[in-house]
Amino acid sequence: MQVQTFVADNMPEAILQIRKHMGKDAVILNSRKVYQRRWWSLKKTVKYEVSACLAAEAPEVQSQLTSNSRPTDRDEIQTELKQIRSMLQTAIQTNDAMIVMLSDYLREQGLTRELAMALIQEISHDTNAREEVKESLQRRLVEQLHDFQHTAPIRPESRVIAFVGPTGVGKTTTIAKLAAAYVANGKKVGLITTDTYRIAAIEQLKTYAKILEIPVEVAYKPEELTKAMERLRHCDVILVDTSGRNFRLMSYVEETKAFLRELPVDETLLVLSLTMKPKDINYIVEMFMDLPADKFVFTKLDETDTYGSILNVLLTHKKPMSYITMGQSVPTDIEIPSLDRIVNMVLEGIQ
Ligand SMILES: Nc1nc2c(ncn2[C@@H]2O[C@H](COP(=O)(O)OP(=O)(O)O)[C@@H](O)[C@H]2O)c(=O)[nH]1
Ligand SMILES: [Mg+2]
Repeated sequence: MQVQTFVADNMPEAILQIRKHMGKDAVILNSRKVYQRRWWSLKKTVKYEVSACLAAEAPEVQSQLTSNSRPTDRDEIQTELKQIRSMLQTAIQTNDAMIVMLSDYLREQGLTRELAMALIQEISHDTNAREEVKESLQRRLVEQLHDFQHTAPIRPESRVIAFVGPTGVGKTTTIAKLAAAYVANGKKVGLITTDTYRIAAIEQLKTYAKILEIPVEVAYKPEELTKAMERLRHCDVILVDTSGRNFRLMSYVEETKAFLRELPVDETLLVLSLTMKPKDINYIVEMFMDLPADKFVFTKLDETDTYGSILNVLLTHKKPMSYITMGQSVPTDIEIPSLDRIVNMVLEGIQ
């Protein structure tokens, strides 16, 4: 019998390692917590040491029976032990299959490895019913999101609101949707754009402004913003569109910062499209947090069925989401998100 031992940060991770190295026929023989201390640290870390072998090689129950038991007792005990062993093996394998399924599912939804593992570890594994596991995950996620303000639309008292984020995520379209809503509520709205790299971008905003009959100011340099603000002084709300050139360049974020410094910005919304790779989204958020960005807008929910990035961003940065958008239509395709809806969308595929 070939026994292999794996050490991991938590039990689900250990099971995944066993699956990876030994395949799905592996069974767990033993597991224990081990405490490790690095030479430079006083703190001990807990690790899980799990031994496994292939099911076909697992030790036979028979060998554990004592030879001096009476034949009838021996038969009974042997049958009983066989049943227990088979039940245990099924339980371990089903539970471990559940963990693998959950891990694969959450990773496919775009959740970071750390978040997926932490969630799986925290939920109850007393059950193998998918519905119960899903409910347990749902409860845990809602609890975690309730630890901070997870949803917050633009405050009614905010006057200058900036929208930042990479090109093509839907900043201008989102601004148009919100501007239309403000106009419908009788507010005087003004628009400013600092996105002057593409003529089409200016024209796009001007078209929306024309339809809504609201003023729009174009600022090519940060210094031009004071005058633009002066011209919009009669406005109750000013929505500021920014350029979203190469987000990988810190200079771009610096440039956006230079523009926003010239404005009395009340709130900065970072717009993120769910069609972007989760890894890119995490990177962008790190870059823009420095701006700082106060809230998130998630766009293009209609173009994807993976929503894990929303949870990554919220749970990592503990800042609220303001809106979600789910289509190109102005002004309809925008909503203030409901927490339950977001969590359900992420977990919907567990059936
Ligand atoms: N499917 C879909 N398309 C969107 C959504 N929001 C914006 N778009 C489209 O995405 C493209 C880029 O949008 P735009 O507002 O110009 O992005 P910006 O570069 O960030 O200003 C346009 O074709 C929009 O119509 C959305 O929620 N869903
Ligand atoms: Mg734009």
